[in-house]
Parts: sequence; structure tokens; C-alpha cells
Amino acid sequence: MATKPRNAHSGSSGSSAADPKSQALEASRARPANEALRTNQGVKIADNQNTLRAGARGPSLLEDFIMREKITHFDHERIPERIVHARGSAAHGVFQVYEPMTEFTKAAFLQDPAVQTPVYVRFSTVQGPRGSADTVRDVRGFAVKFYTSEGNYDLVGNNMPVFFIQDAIKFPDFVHAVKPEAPNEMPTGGSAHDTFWDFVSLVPESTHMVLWTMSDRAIPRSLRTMEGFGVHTFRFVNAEGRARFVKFHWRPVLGSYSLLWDEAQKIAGKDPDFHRRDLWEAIERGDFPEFELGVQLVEEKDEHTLGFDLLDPTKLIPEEIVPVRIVGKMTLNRNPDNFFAETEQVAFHPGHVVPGIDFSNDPLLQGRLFSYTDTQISRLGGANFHEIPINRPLSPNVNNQRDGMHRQTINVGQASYEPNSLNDAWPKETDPAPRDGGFESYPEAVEGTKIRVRSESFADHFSQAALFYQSMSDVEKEHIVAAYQFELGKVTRPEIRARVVNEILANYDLDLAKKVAEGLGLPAPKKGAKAVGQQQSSPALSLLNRVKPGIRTRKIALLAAPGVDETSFKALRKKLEDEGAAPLLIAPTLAPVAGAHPDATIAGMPSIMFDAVIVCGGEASAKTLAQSGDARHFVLEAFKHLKAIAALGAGREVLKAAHLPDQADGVATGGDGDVDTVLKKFIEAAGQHRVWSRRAMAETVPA
Ligand code: HDE
Repeated sequence: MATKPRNAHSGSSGSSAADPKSQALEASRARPANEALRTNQGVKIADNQNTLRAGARGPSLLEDFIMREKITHFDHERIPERIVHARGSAAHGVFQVYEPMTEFTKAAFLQDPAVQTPVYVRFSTVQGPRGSADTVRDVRGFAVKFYTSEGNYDLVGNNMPVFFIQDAIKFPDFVHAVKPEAPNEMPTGGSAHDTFWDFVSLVPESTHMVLWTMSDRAIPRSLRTMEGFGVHTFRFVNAEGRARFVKFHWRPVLGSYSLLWDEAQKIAGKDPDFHRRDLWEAIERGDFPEFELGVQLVEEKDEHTLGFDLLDPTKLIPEEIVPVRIVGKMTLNRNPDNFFAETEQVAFHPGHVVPGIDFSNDPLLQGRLFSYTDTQISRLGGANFHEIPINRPLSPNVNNQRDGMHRQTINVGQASYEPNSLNDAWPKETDPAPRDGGFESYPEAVEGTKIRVRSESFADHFSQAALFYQSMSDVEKEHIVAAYQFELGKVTRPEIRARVVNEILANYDLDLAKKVAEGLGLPAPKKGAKAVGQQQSSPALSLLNRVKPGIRTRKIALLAAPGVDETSFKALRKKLEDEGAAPLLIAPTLAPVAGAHPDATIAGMPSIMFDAVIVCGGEASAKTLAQSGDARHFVLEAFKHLKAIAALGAGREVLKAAHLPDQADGVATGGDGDVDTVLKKFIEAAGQHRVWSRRAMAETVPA
């Protein structure tokens, strides 16, 4: 394992970080040391092993307040999980703006490059319950809480820039359709079932987003390398009161990568915590995940010039039309101290905004502004969830709200109303002039008839789906076809499958519709009744254009057994660490290899957990590995999953034993003395994440 210094700020290391939020949390941290066990009432406990009973073999006594208190508390340890986004993982960090954004927004945390704003970021899947697997095909939540000097700002986004529906009133329908089915609560964590496809085949506005979920974006390699999006159009407002529309983007500094579907499914079984573990371990290693914040700004006068409606959350603004301006960076540098207290209890809300950031009339956003506080009231048991340490703002939240379940604050004084004269009129609203930081809504002119309609400008459901599909590389297109075939293959009702192909896919890409139909044994579809034509492509949408060369933080298996060539093994490991990678020694057993303790066994950590594989040299080591079915399967699967492979010296025999071709793209081989040459070739291939050119060859290799 990479032997970088352990994260000094890590929660598990027990030391507290210096950022203001961490300092604010300190008062709530319980660190028992040299302290006797006590009851919740502070009474010391003499026996924590035995219930009070009438005689050694007699009945237990109701009088035992110690046992009853303990069991009662335990009985109530669970709270309702989130209705969506139940499974999540989070980290603390900081955000810093690169340059003052004064021209565009007065938000204080976007003004000064010297200011570090603490953040708490929760990533999540959407469909599955709290205990479901990380690597399912799903949208990922990407929720950021900025603890700014002016109060909390939450950017509650996803890893895809659009959404399934255009109006909040459809959200319960959509969620009921995608969640496990009512009679048997299946499937867990996925959308491959009748109710989901029934709904989306009847609701064409979902087309664009469903396509994103059939793409590789829905099976990210790591939470650290996912893009994030605010989805809705928001407003930036500057100190002069001038507003512009804004879309938010998060860009991982390491680039963006995905799993293969076969890998994702296997990992879901072998390590359901794959993403959670990856995030945690990277932070513990000191490989702090970094994301740059980008904005797309649109002048108010240009609102109607984009060819679609900015208020429609099923549309994105192609970057080729409005470039993404990178404005700052977020670094996740500390793991939480306590999953429940922080990750489970954190309460995000798109309505938590600060002066300088405001809403648009996107009807999905408007509905969300209601939903999030409402859900916390039942999830967190009352209206005082803002007092939970992870949710408390750094600025004081003084007001006249009082009482309620689990109230923590002891409000002192008689006056709980405003205006008052008893407390010299405090607390009171800010003066309008000169302004001193009070939130003022952007005074957008609004006039209209009270009416339930969808704007005509929201009616085109297929053009941007076509744009997305046509902007994909061949590899990504193949994956999309396979994903539709897989998902629809799980749908039991033939009429739903046919409806998706003929009434949805055939309206945005006939070639895709035909390929999917073929895999499902359906007749070749005809061009749809609402078919859209060829779109201008947007290369920025292809993940293959998001690759950043290099192997920083990539997990690399060093496959070895006793008798390994020690010199080349040590040189390899050192060079990989110098490149910033995370090499792990994987061996048949946990017995030392070349004096080093293996990080895991071959059976315990199969190749699906790694980005790339190196088979080390040494006759004896290679012989053991070549005879091991697990080791042969390890390299075979890495080959099939298009991973970079290197083999040194006798290590080449292991590839032979697995019947892998001698010459193949992304396979670097050489003698034990050729570490530098072999590594150069290996790093080039591993830095591309996958060796796509090996696809055809990999298919011929048995799984
Ligand atoms: Fe959410 N969403 N959502 N959502 N959402 C929730 O709030 C809701 C939507 C998103 O890590 C819930 O605290 C409605 C879009 C994330 O804690 C709930 C609508 C986007 C998270 C809720 C949407 C999101 C949530 C459930 C349609 C991307 C997890 C628990 C109008 C921009 C936050 C909770 C976390 C969570 C409602 C649509 C992102 C029920 C009504 C679009 C990342 O309030």
C-alpha cells in the first residue's frame, strides 16, 4: 500500500482539524478517556454484563433502570432513511475561489481567494436503501454544504446535468416507479424493472435523463472522479442588484472515469462499499479529492436565444455554446468522525441560499424548495434539525423561533417577538440602506394567470437526447445499447419494451432503436412519429474527452508470491508511489513476500478492485501464480476489463498460463531489469484508464 503520511486531519486519527467548522464541531465531540461508564443521567455503572435478577437463575427485575435505559435507547437508534438518496458517503473539506466573482455575485464566499470556506459533501445513490451496493446503475447525488460567513449555502446537485421530469408534482410518481416494486420490494438499487420503464415510456420528458442513466455516467469508477451539476438554472446577483442566469458544474481535477457494467455488477457483490471505501481510503492516504467549481453564465437578455428553455431541467447548455468558466476549487481533506452524527444527519436544501445567489422559475426547483425542509421534519424528528452540529451555520442563527421537539438552545429573556421594546428591539431585521447583508430576493417582474399548464417551450423531449447520443464515442454508444438491452431485458411485459423502442428511442436515434430492438428480439422499428434529425455534436459530453493522463491515486495490483524478484519488485513499487499511484501487494496468502506484508490475498481482492495490474518477476513467484486458478483469473479478468497490464521477467509466464495473447494493446512486458521501459508503457496505458483498442480481442477471451 502507498505509504503516504496518514491524513493528519482524519476523523479516525482522532485529531481535530483547524477549519472553523471543525472547531465549531469540537464542542459536540465525545472523546471518552479515563472515564467510567455512566448512564444518561450521569450515574456511574458498576456492572455492564449482567441484568439485575432475582437470584442467579431467577427472572429479571423491572427495577433495573440501567438495563432498561440501555435497551430503550438501542431500540430507537434508527431514524427513517432518506426517501431518495438513502445511501451516501461524505467528507469534510474547504472551498476557495480563484478570483473575486464581484462582477457577477455579491456572495461573500465567492469574493476573496484567501478565504477558505468549510464544506461538507455527501455523495449518494438515488434508488437503493441505506445498505444497498455502491456500484449499481444509478444517478449519484452530489450535495455540497458551504458554511459561509453569511450562513449556509447548499448546492444540492447530481452527477448528471438534467433530470427525469419537468415539474415537481411528478416527483412522487417518478420515485414510486423507480423504487423497488411494491409487492416484493425488488429490485434493490436498480431501475431494471417494469414500473420504472412503464413510467418513463409513458413520460417522454424523461428521455434525455434516462439516456444519461444508460450511459457510463451511471456507473462511476469513483466518487472522487465524478462530475457534479447544479442541474437547475439559478441566478447570480451582484451588489448593484444586477442578475445573470447561472448553471453550476463540479469538475474532478483527476478527470472522469467509469466502470464497465460487468465490473460494476461483480463489485456490487464482492465489495458493496466500493465507492465509500475508495473515498475514505483516499482521504486517509492524503490523496485529497479535488473538484473545481465551474459556472455557465447567461445574460438575462439572452434568456430566449438558446433554442430551448433555460427553466426546463431536462435541458443542458452545451459547453460549446456557453463555456464553463472555472472559478474555484474544493478539496475534501477530512473524513467524518461519526457516520450517523454527520453523514446521516446532515440536512441539505436547495433553498439554503446566501445573498448573491437566487432562484429561477424552474418548476422542478420551485417544488424542491418546499420538499427538503418538509422531509427533514419527519426524518430528523422535528423542526430543530438546524441545531444538529453538522447542520449549524458558522454565523449565528438568532431569531424568535422557539421550542419544538429536541430543542437544544436555551433562549434567555422574555422577548420572543419582533418588534419588541423589552430587549431593546433585538434581534431585528437588517437596515435596507446601507445594506448590511440581509437577504433580498431578486425583484423579478412576475405577472400571470393562475393556471396549470406546461409551457410550450418545454415541449421538445428528443433533441437533446439525440445531441447526447450523437456526441458519444463508439465505445460509449456500444455501452448505451448494451445498457438498454440489459435493462429492458429484465422488463417482463413485452408491450413496455416495445413502447420504449418505438415511441422513445425511435424518436431520437433510429440506429440506436434498431440495435436495442435486435437484442430484445423485436421487429426493426421505423422512424418515430416525432423523430428529430441530426444534432450538432457536443464533444464535451463524452467521458472519453474527460480523461486526464497519469496514474495519480490509481489503484494498482502488484501480483506476487514468495520468491519474487526483490530488486525489480521494490523498484516498481517505489516508482509507482513516486507517480502518486496507490500500489497494493496482492499475494496468494498473507505470508510476507520479499519482506513486505501483502495488503490482501488474490481471492480477497480480485482484479475488479483495481485500475491496473502488474505481475512481478521471479521464477518461484511466477510458478506459484501460474499454478493458481485465482491468479490466472485475476489477470484474465483484468485483460477482459481492458486494464493496463505489465509483466516482468518470469511474471510473463502467468499471462501465458492464463492463455492471454503475447502481443496485445496495453500489455507491457520485459525482463526484470527493464522496469523503467515497461513502466513507461504501462503508465501510458493505465493513464488512459482503459485500453479501448483491445475490445475485439478481449471479447474472444473466456471470462
Ligand atoms: Fe432531491 N430530494 N428532489 N433532487 N435530492 C432529496 O431530501 C426532491 C432533485 C438531491 O445527500 C430529499 O434530505 C424533489 C433534483 C440530492 O442528503 C427530498 C425533487 C436533484 C439529495 C428530495 C427532487 C436532487 C436529494 C430526500 C423534484 C439534482 C440527497 C432526503 C422536485 C439537482 C441530499 C432529503 C443528501 C434528496 C426531494 C429532485 C438532488 C425528499 C421533490 C433535480 C443530491 O427532499
